[in-house]
Amino acid sequence: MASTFSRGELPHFSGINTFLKTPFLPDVREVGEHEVAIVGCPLDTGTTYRPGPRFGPEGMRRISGLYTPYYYELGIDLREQLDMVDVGDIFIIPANIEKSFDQITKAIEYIRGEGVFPAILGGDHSIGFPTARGLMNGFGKDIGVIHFDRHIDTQKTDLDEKMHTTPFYWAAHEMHFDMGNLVQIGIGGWQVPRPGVEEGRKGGSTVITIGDIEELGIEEVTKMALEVAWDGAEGVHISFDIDSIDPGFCPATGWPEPGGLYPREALRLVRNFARKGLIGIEIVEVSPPFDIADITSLMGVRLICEALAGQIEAGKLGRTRKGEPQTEKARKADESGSAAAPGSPVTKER
Ligand SMILES: [Mn+2]
Repeated sequence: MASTFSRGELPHFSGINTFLKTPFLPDVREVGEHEVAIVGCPLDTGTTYRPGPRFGPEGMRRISGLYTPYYYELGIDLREQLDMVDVGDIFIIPANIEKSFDQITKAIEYIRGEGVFPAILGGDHSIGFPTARGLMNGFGKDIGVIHFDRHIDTQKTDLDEKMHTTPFYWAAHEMHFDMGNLVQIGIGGWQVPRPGVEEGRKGGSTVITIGDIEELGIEEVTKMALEVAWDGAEGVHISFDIDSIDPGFCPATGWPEPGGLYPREALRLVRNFARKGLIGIEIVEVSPPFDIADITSLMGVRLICEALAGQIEAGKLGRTRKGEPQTEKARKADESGSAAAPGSPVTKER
């Protein structure tokens, strides 16, 4: 087991970490051969209080090194059942947010357009506009968005600009995304800007508060949210602001607001939504400079793992435990005997 130089999974404290030590794909033009792409989006010039989420991708990748690919409760092994690569980060230009937005849209549009599931490591929530734009362009059909947050993020401008408080206004107003397909979970407290509330109501977004979750329970909320997000849409994306989870569990974020979700509620909801299939997920507002023992980054990692596991469990991604393909891409990989097929040298190397 031990070799002179550390390669692969072990030891967990060692190595140059990609997400879950999944293979790094240097040539992004090959991304279409794979099913899932981890992509970092280190932009935080949209923050209006504490900056720091530009270090989110790095923080999440680093602490992801402590995970194995195996999920005990579901009996899923990501390395065996999913062809996933890490394509590194999108090139962000901090001095120019619009130029950065264009970079992000181009990158996500390309990945999604190749039929690949993007798992996006943010970044502050301003990226929610260019990622939605990229997903819509790449997917080419109507989408719904399930948005986890303590904040409403539907105001037109903040400090006169597009910031991390405005993504869903712009996603809805500039693109083909209907705010009626926007479900906003966890909104509440004393940091919800009234102009955003007004725009959200005007556009017809559906807000599910923490109180609603307490009253209705996770399964009922799952049903309600899926109905709204999927109504007339052909794909659904999860935009997960880590501040939707109580700051007692996820302190490292730009605008902490007490009274949020419990981690197990968030994990369960994401897994439930994933079972119906997703076209993308992003984890935003993880701010490692404010983290304690990596707990916030760790939750970001875990949420992505949950989204992948839920989709594999429901046959929407990857392979069965026996290695049988569950998707068109996996079937094609088997037929062509490509690098992604199980038992090929590339797979074995992982
Ligand atoms: Mn927020």
